[in-house]
Order: sequence, then structure tokens, then C-alpha cells
Amino acid sequence: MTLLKKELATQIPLIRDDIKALINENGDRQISNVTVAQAYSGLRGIKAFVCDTSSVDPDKGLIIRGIPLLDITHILPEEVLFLLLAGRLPNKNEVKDLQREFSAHLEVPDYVWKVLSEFPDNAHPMTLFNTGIMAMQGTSVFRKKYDEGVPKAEYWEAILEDGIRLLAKLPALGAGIYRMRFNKGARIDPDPEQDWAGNFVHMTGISDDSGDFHKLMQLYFMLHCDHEGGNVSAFAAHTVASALSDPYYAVSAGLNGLAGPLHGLANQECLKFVLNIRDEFRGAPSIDELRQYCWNRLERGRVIPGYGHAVLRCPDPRFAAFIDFGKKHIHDDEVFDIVTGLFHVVPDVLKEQGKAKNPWPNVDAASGSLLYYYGLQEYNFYTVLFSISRTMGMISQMVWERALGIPITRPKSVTTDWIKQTV
Ligand code: CMX
Repeated sequence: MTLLKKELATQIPLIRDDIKALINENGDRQISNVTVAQAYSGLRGIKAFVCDTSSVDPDKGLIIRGIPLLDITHILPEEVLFLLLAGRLPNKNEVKDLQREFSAHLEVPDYVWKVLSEFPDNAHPMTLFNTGIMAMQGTSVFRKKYDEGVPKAEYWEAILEDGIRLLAKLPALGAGIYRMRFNKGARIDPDPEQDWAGNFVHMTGISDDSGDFHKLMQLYFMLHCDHEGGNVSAFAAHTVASALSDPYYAVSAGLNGLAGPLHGLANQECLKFVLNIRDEFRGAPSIDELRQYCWNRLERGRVIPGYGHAVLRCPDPRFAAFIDFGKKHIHDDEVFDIVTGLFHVVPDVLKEQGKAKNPWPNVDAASGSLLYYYGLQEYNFYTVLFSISRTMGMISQMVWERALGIPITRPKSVTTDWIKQTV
């Protein structure tokens, strides 16, 4: 048994009792109302279910298990996974133990590569990535144990086992797809001595003499790990997992949502937007030119990618962390200069336009410019990176949902006639 599993096995009975008591004492207390407008607005703002791995404060951004994101930008993705699941940071021994567990499951089976090699050249990397995950569904420990009749109280253990095995393989799956899809040559074998992010960098084959690309990927995979439970990918994964579909089905459902341009695909859209600006102006334009460019885009009815958010009402701390990294490591780079220039103009443009409730940058506004600088320039690959990281949040939420016996998701929809009669 891994140290992480031991920790969860200690915590779960206590938290089950705590929540049982909470429901017994306060189960009929109201925590949210729903207006007619909300019923037609993507359930925005309705407090209707629980996610303890992280929360998003509109004015502060992501808080992971009570810790504001900007306080822990130095930690490894492996440490943040432990934090999401166990609610506390791991010690050195616990990190090593988790890394050892990952190292035992690094290899993506050969049949996955055979399936992926049949795709046409224009297949989107997210399609390949999700197909790779689905192709491995037959290896699910949860599926096998469920078929054998494992008791409900033990579901979480099999979900955790699936989650660790799947997460261990994602850097190899992502890097292999990168090399296959962008003709970079044969796949590079994983190195069991590397950390999770380092292994990804190693397997892409992108040279990293300074070690700064490795540092960026540690930060990248850490920052994208989770964003509470109601975003499209987390909610889709939560819903599918609630039917007791195994984590391969549930994670790929979530990632199919992440592949939408209003969600995770915005990072690809954002760099495309920035490169178009660079090409049109043959370099970084002036602030006035940038402002006009943004107005032209809005007037054509298009969104400014990387800006706005359904919950946040402040500059995203994940954006701040990336800009901070860029300012430390990147000098005289026109792509990064355009990104910082956009931060000067877009919020005012969006405020003046008066539509977006949040005029500030989100996580996707800066990440692409950093990846581009270090040589990962094929921007339609970027959502795969987001996916590798976000799977940590989806798995952590699933482990706890099964540990707490959360039942199948089934909110009640109503008809327009019902609303008219009711109001
Ligand atoms: N540029 C232009 N218009 C924007 C905008 C932006 N960046 N953000 C919001 N708006 C518009 C909306 O399209 C909407 O217009 P309509 O009334 O014409 O439909 C209006 O402002 C109100 O939208 P909102 O309530 O502020 O935003 P939503 O909660 O509906 O949507 C989001 C949130 C993120 C989808 C939206 O801000 C957006 O499209 N942003 C650009 C895409 C993006 O960066 N997505 C990544 C989000 C982070 C992530 O999940 O990865």
C-alpha cells in the first residue's frame, strides 16, 4: 500500500462520519436559490454540489485545500496531487513514494500506438490523446473489481489505483503523440529516474540545456491541476463517474469538454491570436495598434481568447504566476511582449465594450507564449498539456466522491411551460 493510500485510508472513515453528522444535523438547511435567469444560463452560480479538493474565490482565484495558489507555485505536480487528495502537503518520503508508484506504470501499451497510428494526419492532438485513454479502458482496476463485486466502501481504492496508473502514463502518451503528430521521429522511452514533468520534457525530445523548460513544465502541470468542481471538464467527469463508469471513461469525458474553445482549447486559440498579431505587424505592435486590433476582433463578433471567466472577477493568479516566470526567464521576446502588451489593453477594451463580466486574463492568456519560447511551438498541442495536468484534479475529485458514496448525478430539468406556470 502506498503512503498516499494509507493516509486516505486513515482520513476517509473520519470524514465519512463528519459528513454524516453534518447531514443529520443540517440536512434540510438551504444553501442556494435558483432564479429563472439562472435556469437559462448554464447553471451559473448555483451552489448545488460539493468539491473539497479546491475552490475558486471570484476575487482571489484558485485555493487548493485552503492554500492560495500563489503560496505554492514552487511545489512539484506530484506534491499538488498529494495535496488535492490528502488535504495536506506531503513530506519528502511521501513524494518519493508517489514518484516510485508512477515509475512502475510509465509505459503506454503498444496497442495504443497502433490505434493512434491509424488516424489521419489532420487529427487533432486532443482526439488522439482521448482515444489513447479510451483504448486503455480495458485495463481498469475499478471495472474488474466492480465486476467481482467489491463492496461500495472500497470503490475509492480501485479508483485511486486506476488514477495513479493513468496519471503515470499521461506524460508518455502526450509526448508520444507530440512526436507522432508533428513528425519529430521515433518515440523516446520514459526514464524512471525523472520526475513527472521532467519525464515529459525528456520524451518530447525538445532540448533543454538550461533546465528552464523543465522548470516551466513543473509549474505548468502544477498550475493547471484543478479548478473546483463546476467547470465543464470537472463537472462532465464527475457526472460520468457518478454512473460508476470507470476513470478512463470519466476522464476522457471531462477532457472532451476541455477540448472546447471556451474552456481548455482557449490556450491554443490564444497563442494563435498572438502569432497572428506578430505576423500582421511583423513584430510587437504599439499599444495603440494592439488596442485597435482587439476592437476589430470584437467588432467581428469574436471573443478575445484568454480573457474573461465564468467565476473569476480578478486577474487569474495562474496568469500572474506565468507572467512572473516569463519576466524572470525571458528577455527580448516579441511573442511574450505581445502577451504583456495585451494585458495592458484588453481589460480596458472589454470594460468599455461592457459585455464580459470579467475583463481580466485567465490561465490561458500567457502559457502559450512561454511554451513557444522553449521550442514547443505547435499550438494545437497545448490542450494536451492542460489535460495531463487537469487529470489530477478529476481523479482526486472522483476518489473522494466514491469514498463518500456520492450517488448518481441527476438534477431535475423543467420545461419552459412549467417555468411560466410557476412564476
Ligand atoms: N472576449 C469577448 N467577449 C467576451 C469575453 C472575451 N474574452 N468574455 C466574455 N465575453 C462576452 C460573452 O461572449 C458574452 O457575450 P454575449 O452576451 O454576446 O453572449 C458576455 O461577454 C457575457 O459573458 P460572461 O458572463 O462574462 O462570460 P461567461 O461566463 O458566459 O463565459 C468564458 C466565460 C470564459 C467562456 C468567456 O469569458 C470567454 O468566452 N472567454 C474567452 C475564451 C477563454 O479564454 N476561455 C478560457 C477560460 C478558462 C478555461 O476554462 O480554460
